[in-house]
Amino acid sequence: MQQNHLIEKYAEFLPITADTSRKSLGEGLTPLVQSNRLGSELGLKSLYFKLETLNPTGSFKDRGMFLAVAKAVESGSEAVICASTGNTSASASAYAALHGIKSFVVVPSGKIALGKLAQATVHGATIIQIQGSFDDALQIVRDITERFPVTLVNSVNPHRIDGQKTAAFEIVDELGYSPDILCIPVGNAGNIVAYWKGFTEYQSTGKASNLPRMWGFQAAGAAPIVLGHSVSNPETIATAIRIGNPASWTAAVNARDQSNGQIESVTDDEILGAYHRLAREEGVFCEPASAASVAGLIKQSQQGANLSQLTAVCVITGHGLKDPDTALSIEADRVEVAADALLVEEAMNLH
Ligand code: AN7
Repeated sequence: MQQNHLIEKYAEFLPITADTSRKSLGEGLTPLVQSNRLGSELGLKSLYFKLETLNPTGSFKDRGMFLAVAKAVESGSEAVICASTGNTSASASAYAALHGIKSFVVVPSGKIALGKLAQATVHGATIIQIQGSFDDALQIVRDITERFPVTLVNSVNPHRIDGQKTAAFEIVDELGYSPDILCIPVGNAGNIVAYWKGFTEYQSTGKASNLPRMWGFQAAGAAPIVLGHSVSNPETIATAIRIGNPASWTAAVNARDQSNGQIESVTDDEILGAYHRLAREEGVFCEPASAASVAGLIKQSQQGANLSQLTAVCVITGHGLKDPDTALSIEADRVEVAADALLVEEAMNLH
């Protein structure tokens, strides 16, 4: 019998029946690693990174997608569809392949990181690239799923949120308490809602005594929640969170307010600065959207937030390998020489 570790561990918090498939790609149970330098530089008591990059398709989406696709199959569905900035499409197509059903992904043309398009391609999704934004794509798939028997697996599907909340459980299980601050990038705003749901469910069942403050960060060019109005032409290097009208807007604002938290913006330069530091000082290679959580924490510290005595967790949502174009565009110590030891020694500055 196939084992699904998230179901084994957290069944009482998940909508599982005897008929729910236990098929798994090994999602969840990701490492919580301690910061090497950044935490002490910011004056925190402790800083951890929740490495959601280590999920099977390289992002946190797998935690919700295993459940959304299993429930779709349980209800008799033979196809799933999503709008996506990339990671949802990679995950949906992988789990559809696992279950032997069809996947359709609708994405903004030219705005998906290369690795994510490669994933949807190799898993056999039907990829529909629209000349429009993620927000246009989400509107279209919502409309189609009202009229055709295809299951919507964006985070408006409650099973996605229920699966994703398990990350909050893991953090509390590992630390023994909720962190003081949970830093997270915000795009369509499902994940911040999922974490808050996880922390509050753990508290109300006595598995956690405290709750974190939720600190969400949007990219400055795609910051509708911060601005208080939707953004019709969102733009950011962090293509995963290039979203102008988040589906879980109201629930995200509730999570922010109930937790005494905040949702703020970070510029592309701040995102790339954090991306670079994570890679060079911590050994953590994430995609730009994920670096927004760390950029936000750094910015709050620079703006005078007193972080001493606090424990923070930054959620590292997606792997850097997904976006090789951004990785290769940063300044590097890289030369090409003929196959000659002397020339290699010169390039190493050994002489
Ligand atoms: C790496 O794949 O929306 O606020 O369509 O890929 O829950 O949307 C991705 C979002 C953060 C934001 N980090 O999470 C999609 C999509 C990464 C992401 C987010 C996304 P939400």
